[in-house]
Amino acid sequence: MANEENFGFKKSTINWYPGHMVKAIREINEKIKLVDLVIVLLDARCPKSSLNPLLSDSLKNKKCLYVFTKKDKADTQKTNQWVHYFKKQDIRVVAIDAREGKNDKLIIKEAELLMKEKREKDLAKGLKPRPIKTMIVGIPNVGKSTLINALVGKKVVAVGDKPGITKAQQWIKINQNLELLDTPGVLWPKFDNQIIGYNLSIIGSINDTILPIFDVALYFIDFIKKNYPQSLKNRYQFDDVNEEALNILTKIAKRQNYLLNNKEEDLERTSRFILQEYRMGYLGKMTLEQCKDDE
Ligand SMILES: Nc1nc2c(ncn2[C@@H]2O[C@H](COP(=O)(O)OP(=O)(O)OP(=O)(O)O)[C@@H](O)[C@H]2O)c(=O)[nH]1
Ligand SMILES: [Mg+2]
Repeated sequence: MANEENFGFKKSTINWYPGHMVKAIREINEKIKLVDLVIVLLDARCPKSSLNPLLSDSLKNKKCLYVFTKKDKADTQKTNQWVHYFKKQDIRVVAIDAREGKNDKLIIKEAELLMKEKREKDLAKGLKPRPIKTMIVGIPNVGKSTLINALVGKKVVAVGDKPGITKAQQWIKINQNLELLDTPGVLWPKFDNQIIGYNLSIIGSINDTILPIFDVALYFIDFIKKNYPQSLKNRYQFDDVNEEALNILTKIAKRQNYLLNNKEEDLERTSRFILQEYRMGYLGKMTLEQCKDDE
């Protein structure tokens, strides 16, 4: 098992933080100063783990709209609790399925609401209304480019079901009132605790080669056992999930017939399999972290 000292990362990959992310975060922090509004995308399945601390200083004095994506994959009740928790702190937040076109009105309305005051000031000064310059930020794979495509109504930027699809910033005009800057997904080099790393790995925002996948899968199985036992029972026809995570993983390997040459169960492959099952939504709607209110 990974220990606290190596932050859950393999020793050999302790310097895992890629150079392109250092550059991307620098460019985001530079550009933030120039935009009117920042749309911060968080994964509805783990909104806290997906909040990038490297952006917090730049976002402090900025107008921000928080958007939880992948609400279709999260536990609806928990998403409502998270939304409520953010709203209580006077943060504007909406939860969406970013693939849906019908988000456009909601997001544009929120953006205009946030910009109302500035618009009125400009008008009072006799300045012509300019398009709202908005930047979209968020961890890899959270749905930034998907949301932009949904807002435009056609595919204008590349999307893909793996982290690191967007490589560079790109401005997209949504209409005469709104311009959006797509940005590459960024993480941060050290997580406050191991669970954050596990959550980001489970949702597929950290490349599977970075964290020991077997540890992530065991953590994940323990989590489901405790929080969503029915999902394991339904998907893999288990009568009972009151056994070690390792036994459950081994049983799934047998069930899938994932065996090594020596006929032992291939637990590495099974670990990847169970995480993929979750990412595809086959294990049902699940939220990986509770909001503070009910901790
Ligand atoms: N189910 C579901 N899938 C989504 C949602 N938003 C995005 N996706 C999927 O998530 C994957 C990643 O989407 P992208 O838009 O490429 O993510 P990104 O944030 O731009 O990722 P990077 O460019 O790598 O930083 C794609 O397969 C999308 O179809 C959502 O709300 N629900
Ligand atoms: Mg992208």
